[in-house]
Amino acid sequence: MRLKLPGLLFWGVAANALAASHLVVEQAWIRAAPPGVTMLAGYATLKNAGDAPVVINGASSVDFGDVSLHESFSENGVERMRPLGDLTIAPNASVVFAPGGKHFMLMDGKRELRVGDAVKIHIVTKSGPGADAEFRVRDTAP
Ligand SMILES: [Cu+2]
Repeated sequence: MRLKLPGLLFWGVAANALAASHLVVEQAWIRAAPPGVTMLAGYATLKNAGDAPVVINGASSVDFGDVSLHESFSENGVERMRPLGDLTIAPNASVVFAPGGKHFMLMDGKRELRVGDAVKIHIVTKSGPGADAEFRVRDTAP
């Protein structure tokens, strides 16, 4: 199956200029890691509650030197990951970041995080204000 991607993207950019984006972040959590580990992964469900496509293209947090969007994949039985690139979410659609798939790669941790701690992560969108979400440190998914 072939998608006419350039056309879709152009339409998305044009529509975004006219309508307000509204990104909702739900069930946001960070997997707890042993002390000393400064590279963590965050997960959440990102929902586009607006009436125009939302393009997510980055994230940041004061608690980490670098936050990026990653995707895990399996290659010859080895678990790898790669940058996600721009992520477009259609109106009323959701994208799930979960273990084994998409995740927020949290590098260069600035403080010790324990189960129950909250971390604020700003999600950057190509147009609009993006979203601020509170991720909770947990042992397992909410
Ligand atoms: Cu990663």
